[in-house]
Amino acid sequence: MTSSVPPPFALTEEAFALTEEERSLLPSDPDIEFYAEHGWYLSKKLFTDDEIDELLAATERYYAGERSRTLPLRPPKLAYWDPSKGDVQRHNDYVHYEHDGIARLLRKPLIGAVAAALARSEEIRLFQSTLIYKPPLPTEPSNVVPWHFDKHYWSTSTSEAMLTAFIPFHDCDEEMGTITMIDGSHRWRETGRDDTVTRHFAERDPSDLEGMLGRNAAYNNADVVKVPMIIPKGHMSFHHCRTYHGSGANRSPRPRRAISFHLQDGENAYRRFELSTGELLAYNHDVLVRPLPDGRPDYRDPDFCPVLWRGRTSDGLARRAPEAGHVSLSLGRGCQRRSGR
Ligand SMILES: O=C(O)CCC(=O)C(=O)O
Ligand SMILES: [Fe+2]
Repeated sequence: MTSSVPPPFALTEEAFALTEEERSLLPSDPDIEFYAEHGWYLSKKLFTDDEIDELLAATERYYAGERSRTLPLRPPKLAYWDPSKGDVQRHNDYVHYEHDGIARLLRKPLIGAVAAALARSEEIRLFQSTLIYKPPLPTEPSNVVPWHFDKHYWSTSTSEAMLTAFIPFHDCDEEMGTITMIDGSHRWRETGRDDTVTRHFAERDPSDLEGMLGRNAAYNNADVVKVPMIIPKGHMSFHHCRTYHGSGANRSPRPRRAISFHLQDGENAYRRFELSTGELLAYNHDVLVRPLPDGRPDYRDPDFCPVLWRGRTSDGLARRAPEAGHVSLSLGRGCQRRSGR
């Protein structure tokens, strides 16, 4: 297929309605407070078994080479496994752009609505979707994901409320090397930051990252509390963009398959971010998305960053906004935005 087929991302406002059953799957006010306190949240069952099976089948077709369109160019830091790379951990970015079968499932409004509730935002847009596969090789070094937090890669984003849904395609536990959160670490102040933090964890020395976690915990007088996410099929974990996380080897006899679904709140936009050399940091989007009138990359480009959810969620009704941006989000008792975030 060619890159000339436009992605089918135009959505009507009706697309953001939830059924009554779906509304019962939104996080409760205590869940939202838990997320604000701990920096992670294990969701209810947001995908049916059939939907997950469809997602798995669609990703198998993706791995076999099926594409609805291809990226118009390959940005320098693109993760893009292909069979020539062999049996290492696979990462493939922009699967929502390149494969409509995957995109259709990922764009289920309920997922965006859960993210909106957690981020206390009226709008959630897709930021990135990365398909991940950990082969069942207990000693494969590339399977280990060193401690990091995602905001480091997103320094060109203004938002401090971005978040990620980690969506496994099966029950996922410690034996499989499930994602593991450092509890409450999104509230830590950072020490020892340098330009290297903006580089992807796969390009960094894992022992540096272990040390960085320890130094940051000590700086905050905090303990490192590791919480492995035990995720039943159809459920997913959400983490705040400043929550440290990582994952271990896949010691099971089955591949660990998942999508990291990175999400931006409505207000997020591009900002210039200079490295210590004076060089401008670039995210992969910056050479792909359309420019704003002033030339900055538009992180609202509907082809790459489609709206996944727009509307209220905090009253548990998840009503769509009659007009985008005109419905104020009512925060329940105890749901004030955490200061400094
Ligand atoms: O694959 C993993 O275990 C971690 C993925 C990750 O870093 C993320 O979802 O942000
Ligand atoms: Fe991450």
